[in-house]
Amino acid sequence: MKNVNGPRITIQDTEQRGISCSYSKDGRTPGVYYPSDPCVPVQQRSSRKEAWRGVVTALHQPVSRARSCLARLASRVAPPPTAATKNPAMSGAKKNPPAPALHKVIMVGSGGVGKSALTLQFMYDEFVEDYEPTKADSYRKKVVLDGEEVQIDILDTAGQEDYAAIRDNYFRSGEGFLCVFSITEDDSFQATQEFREQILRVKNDEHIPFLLVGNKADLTERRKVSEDEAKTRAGQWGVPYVETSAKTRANVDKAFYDLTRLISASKQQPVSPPVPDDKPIKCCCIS
Ligand SMILES: Nc1nc2c(ncn2[C@@H]2O[C@H](COP(=O)(O)OP(=O)(O)OP(=O)(O)O)[C@@H](O)[C@H]2O)c(=O)[nH]1
Ligand SMILES: [Mg+2]
Repeated sequence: MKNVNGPRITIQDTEQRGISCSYSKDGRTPGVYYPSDPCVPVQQRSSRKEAWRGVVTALHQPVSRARSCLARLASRVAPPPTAATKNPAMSGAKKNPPAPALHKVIMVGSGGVGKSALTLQFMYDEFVEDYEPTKADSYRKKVVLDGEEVQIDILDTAGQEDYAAIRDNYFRSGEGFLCVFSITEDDSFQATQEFREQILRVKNDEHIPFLLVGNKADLTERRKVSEDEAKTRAGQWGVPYVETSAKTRANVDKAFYDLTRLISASKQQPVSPPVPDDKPIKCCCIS
């Protein structure tokens, strides 16, 4: 038979019989094949009907493969919820562990006292010698504290007076404060009083987690603020005092961890119910 169709291809059917076919003549129906002269040895030649069957079988294979693939996928999809899967307690299955608690720490203090140096030392174990005034930088670190995984969010604020106006906004978001001064600079120690007052005003909470930090403790020969003086002030405020060195890393972890513990403890305290007004109710009689 004369092949009047397009390019010829050969497909083997399931019994390994070769079937020659070609694309549709007009080329407008790609994928539909018309069997033409079988191109197999004469003794294996099958009838036209068998050739058709072979083509159908060959074309059917991808479809059946797709079907079995879908069936396999379906078997992996979770079965519809049962009473046990709806309530894991019934099946004894474990729930996903809760996300680690997030505690928000704010670094405050005068310019150049070492807020950024402390933060970078805590975050990356690095001491930065250069002084580059900060506008505001935020960091997050996941740590295991007292056996529990927690995340510490740190907002390193600007100590420079130029940014004083925007401090209120930053302080509002804080859950705890590291109030830093440099032991080599009395002005920075005096400024801690203003920072404390501003924080109490914005947070409206006398018991806000707060740590007074005397930094640059490595510069002993340049000390201007004595440890006793700083401890006295911390005592008046009812907050802990810690001396740190961002350069030697002394007490850096302690400062962040102690404050995080205070924040965590403050969150666990039950919210006290409103205090009943114990004044006697005044009655007036209108006659
Ligand atoms: N020797 C010594 N130098 C320190 C220490 N901490 C910070 N410095 C240096 O003090 C300078 C100022 O440090 P910063 O961390 O940038 O100060 P800051 O408080 O972030 O300043 P602002 O961003 O302007 O508020 C830098 O040159 C630091 O290297 C410290 O513990 N010891
Ligand atoms: Mg800074």
